[in-house]
Amino acid sequence: MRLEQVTLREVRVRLLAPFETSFDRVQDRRVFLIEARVDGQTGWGESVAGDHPFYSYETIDTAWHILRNFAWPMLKERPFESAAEIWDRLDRIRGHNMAKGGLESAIWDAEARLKRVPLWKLLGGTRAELPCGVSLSIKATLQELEDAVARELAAGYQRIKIKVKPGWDVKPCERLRERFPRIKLMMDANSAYTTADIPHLKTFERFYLMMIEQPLGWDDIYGHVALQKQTTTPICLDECIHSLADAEGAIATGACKIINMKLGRVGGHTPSRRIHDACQAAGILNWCGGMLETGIGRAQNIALSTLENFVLPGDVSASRRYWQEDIIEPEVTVSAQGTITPPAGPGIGFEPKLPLIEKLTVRKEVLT
Ligand code: OSB
Ligand code: MG
Repeated sequence: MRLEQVTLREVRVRLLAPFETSFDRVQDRRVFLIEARVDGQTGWGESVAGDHPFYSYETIDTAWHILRNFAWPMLKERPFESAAEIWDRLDRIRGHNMAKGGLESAIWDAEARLKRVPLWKLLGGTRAELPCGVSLSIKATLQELEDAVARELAAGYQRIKIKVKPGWDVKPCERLRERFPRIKLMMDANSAYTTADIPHLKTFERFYLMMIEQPLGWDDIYGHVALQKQTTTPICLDECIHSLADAEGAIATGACKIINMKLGRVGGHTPSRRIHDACQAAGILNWCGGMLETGIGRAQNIALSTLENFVLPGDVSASRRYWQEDIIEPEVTVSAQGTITPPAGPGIGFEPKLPLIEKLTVRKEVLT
């Protein structure tokens, strides 16, 4: 196979409601879509790099720069047997996983479409039904949060993740445990605490959370070792895990019991698979995280979530929770039991709505 052309595209989309985390509040999103043409077949990927370097150091502009000036020249005109080789071919570029992941996943989609198989099958996925959870924004009031949780549970979602920060952590858990004592509940701090907060974080044991996601520094695996030693609540790492080496280090040191997998954070399907296999061998559970993706990234996440060790409900939820109109058809839907069925069609199994995407495009560059 040969990568013939890459199209970089920035689209502007508006979330149905603002999404607030410990590091940001967002409603209008700049989204980076990547089309890879392989042997005449176009595949689609989404780089989850955003507006600002507040989740990771990457932004849409750094990712654009890396793809245009480094990744594309490394890949163009050099034949390959399978998308599985792309990650290692980009090895000389250190980091910039969101850039790499957007392109690598688009090439996987193109290969699956060329072979007329669903991407999830090409990746070796085995799960026929994916359990889904939701990630809930920090809200203005406890009542608003409680109502949102009631709504998501009524829709069938199997687990509730709340975004927390110092000052919005204990009370939300108290309120939700009073009203919903039996649900699968977890919280995600996006690195809002420090090791000085370990005694505070330990008090959350009384809420018997499924896990606490990324409480400490984005680059502080060692801090999480200290925390996990001192609390019975399982720690899940998100921001800390960028590579197989990070995952192996976290596993060996006991920094976590669970790893959230994100295609963008680790750089695509090949590194995800390697980290998945290391986790599986060590008894560390996985689930698929989300980054407020449009349908393209959502569909890529669905394919990833079919791997065997993705046993916990993920953050991949229905399109209509985020978008008035998603940019793929059909939209991603979730059953009344809170599950997604991986699509039967070739590639990511959803078709990009090109006219809509063109209308939303504010910047486009074709690399040939
Ligand atoms: O930490 O998982 C996170 C959104 C943006 C940045 C980081 C995170 C999130 C989410 C949203 O939790 C999950 C989703 O896409 O539904
Ligand atoms: Mg997270």
